[in-house]
Amino acid sequence: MADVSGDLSGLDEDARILVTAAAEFAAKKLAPFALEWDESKHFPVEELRQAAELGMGAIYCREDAGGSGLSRLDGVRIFEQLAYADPAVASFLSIHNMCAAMVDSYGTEEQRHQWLPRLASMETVASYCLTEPGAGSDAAALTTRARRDGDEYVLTGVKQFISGAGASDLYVVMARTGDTGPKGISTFLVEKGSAGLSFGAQERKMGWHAQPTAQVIFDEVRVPAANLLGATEGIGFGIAMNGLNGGRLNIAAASLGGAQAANDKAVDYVASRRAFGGALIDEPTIRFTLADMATGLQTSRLMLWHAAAALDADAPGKVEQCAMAKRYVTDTCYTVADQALQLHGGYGYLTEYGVEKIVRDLRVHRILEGTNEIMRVVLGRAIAKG
Ligand code: FAD
Ligand code: 2MC
Repeated sequence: MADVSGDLSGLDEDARILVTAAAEFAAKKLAPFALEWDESKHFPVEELRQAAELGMGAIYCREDAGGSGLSRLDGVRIFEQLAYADPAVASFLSIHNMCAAMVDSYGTEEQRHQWLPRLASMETVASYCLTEPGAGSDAAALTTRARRDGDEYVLTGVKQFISGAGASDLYVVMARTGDTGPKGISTFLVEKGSAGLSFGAQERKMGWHAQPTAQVIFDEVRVPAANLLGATEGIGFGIAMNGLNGGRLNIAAASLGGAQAANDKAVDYVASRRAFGGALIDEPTIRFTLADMATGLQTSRLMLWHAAAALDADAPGKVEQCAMAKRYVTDTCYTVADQALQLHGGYGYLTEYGVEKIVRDLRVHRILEGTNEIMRVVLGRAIAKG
């Protein structure tokens, strides 16, 4: 179990049970297979469904439609535990939860009850489709088009880098129904198997091997008008961005869990590795490194919890708090994981020690769900606005 410094104390009974269950589940069902899945590029949908049976498919969705009714703070603690075993798998579950939360927050009552029970059980696995080949950081420039035709919308365009593409059952798609800019964007629920929906080749990538990444291609894909999320055109950019606020926290939590695991491996390693007549852990400079790593983990955890509490409270600065935490935690935890690799010497570079996988998995957290430069753009704008 990740070292959460005894801080399960702030949780109520339900949340404590779920966080403990997440840690036990991760240790038993994910950790033993993480290296194997990384190597074989296996997407463990069966294990994700088992996590969902424990309440992790729709963590902070309302209970009346099958959600677990927990808070964002509970959520980041759960994702830290899962990522301690496998950051790539935890991150996919985070994306699925982001999609479920978007349906819960913005869906009509009919949409909530139609989709959420299946999302909560992960009978329906969901992917989030915002990025396009020509619109990444500048997401409001997206060009995928949704044209109304009677009781249907017809979607045409290409989404790039979609996690879960091809494997997921439901695609939450941001598409343009109106003019250029953020106000012309709407959100649609598109089911796998829809005519005209296809997927690009699986991307070959540095990490996140336990989940697929590919283009999602829409060629005149018809969806019922009832699949317009929130039943209102033009609110899709807000839906996408509000989804990402929580997503950014969970990706940071996945960095934290991964870095904590790498840290713990490094502490064990330098305690047993002998050089120059003693254990490496007795070298003062190695202790200084361990002290800095522990400090990085703890500052990350505190910042993350603070931002999660701001999101739970719907605090006025929540967007900036989420951006600040995402930027700081994913950068800091990447450094901690890299330091852990360095402390293993040449062995850290070998797959079997499990640290190089963590470094590879955590690298992309500084790029996706809004690059860390975009997180600075968000903060910088708020600071300049005063
Ligand atoms: P660009 O936007 O082209 O940026 C290039 C560089 O310029 C970056 O360093 C960026 O920070 C910098 N930059 C851009 N604008 C500014 C600015 N104004 N100021 C300073 N610097 C700037 N997207 C989804 O929608 N769904 C997914 O499931 C998903 N999964 C992903 C999985 C993986 C493995 C990867 C790699 C990406 C995934 N993405 C997904 C896409 C991801 O969110 C984008 O890659 C990311 O938002 C950056 O967009 P871009 O790659 O087009 O880079
Ligand atoms: N939360 C809530 N609302 C937000 C928001 C946020 N995080 N960010 C922007 N908005 C609102 C903003 O308040 C404004 O609303 P209104 O019109 O009511 O004033 C509206 O959205 C438009 O915002 P901007 O005027 O700031 O739009 P602009 O185009 O200048 O910049 C930017 C938006 C850069 C912040 C946004 O495009 C962005 O976050 N880009 C990064 C894209 C991204 O994160 N992609 C991740 C893809 S998913 C992924 O990687 C996965 C692995 C799943």
